[in-house]
Amino acid sequence: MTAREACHDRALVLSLGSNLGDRLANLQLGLDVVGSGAVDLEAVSSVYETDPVGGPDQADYLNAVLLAGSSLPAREILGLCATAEAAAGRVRMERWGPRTLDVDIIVYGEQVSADPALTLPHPRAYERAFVLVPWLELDPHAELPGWGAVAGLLAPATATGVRRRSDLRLALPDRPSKDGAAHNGPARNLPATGIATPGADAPCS
Ligand code: A4P
Ligand code: MG
Repeated sequence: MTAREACHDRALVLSLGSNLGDRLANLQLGLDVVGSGAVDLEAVSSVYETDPVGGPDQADYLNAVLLAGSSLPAREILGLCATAEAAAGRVRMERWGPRTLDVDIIVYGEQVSADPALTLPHPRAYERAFVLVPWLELDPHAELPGWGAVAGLLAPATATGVRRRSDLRLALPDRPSKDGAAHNGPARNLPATGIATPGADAPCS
C-alpha cells in the first residue's frame, strides 16, 4: 500500500504559475505553503517558461505542476492555494493578467464541480499546454476526468510555447523518515497559513 492509499483519499494535481517578480522564488513559495498544510506533496515537474495565454500583453510565465495526495475538503485546498498566492503578494487587477503567483487545482480525485468558485476539473486545463506538458512529464498516463488521456489532449502545435528550463529547479520539502521520527523540513521561513488542517500532524486514521 502506498503512503497516499494509506493516508489520503484523493490524488491532487496543482498548477503553479508566475510572471511577475522573482518568478522561480514565487513558485517555490507556493510549493512550500501548499506543502505546509495537510497536502502530501509527491512530485514536482520541471520548470517551464511559457508564452502567456489570454489576457493583456504580458511577460512570459514560469509554470510547473505538483502531484500530491490529500484528504482535505476541496474548499480547504482552495484556501491553501489562496494563502500561497497572498504570501507571494498577489494583487488581482484583471482577469488573466500578470501575477506573482497563481495556484490552481487541476484535478482532485474524481471530483466534478461546476461551481464557479471551485470548478473541478479546472475548466481550462484541457486546452492549456502550460498545464498539460508538465503534468505529462510527471505522469505519462495522466487522465483528466471528463476528457480522457492527457497525452491525447496535447496537440503538438499547442506545446510550442512551452519550453523546459533545465537550469531552474523546484525543491520538494523534506519528507518524514520511514520510522516517522524525524522531520527535516520544510526549513524555509513559511508564513502562517491560517488554515485549520485537522489531522495534519496526526497519524493516518
Ligand atoms: N476557481 C474556480 N475553480 C478553480 C480551480 N479549480 N482552481 C476560482 C483555482 N481557482 C478556481 O481565479 C479566479 C477564480 O477562480 C477564483 O476566485 C477561484 O475561486 P484567480 O486566480 O483569482 O484569477 P485568474 O487566475 O486570473 O482567473 P482564471 O480564470 O482562473 O485564470 P486561469 O484560467 O487560471 O488563467 N499563461 C501562461 N503561459 N501561464 C499561466 O499560468 N495563467 C493564466 C490564468 C492565464 N494565462 C497564462 C497563465
Ligand atoms: Mg487561479
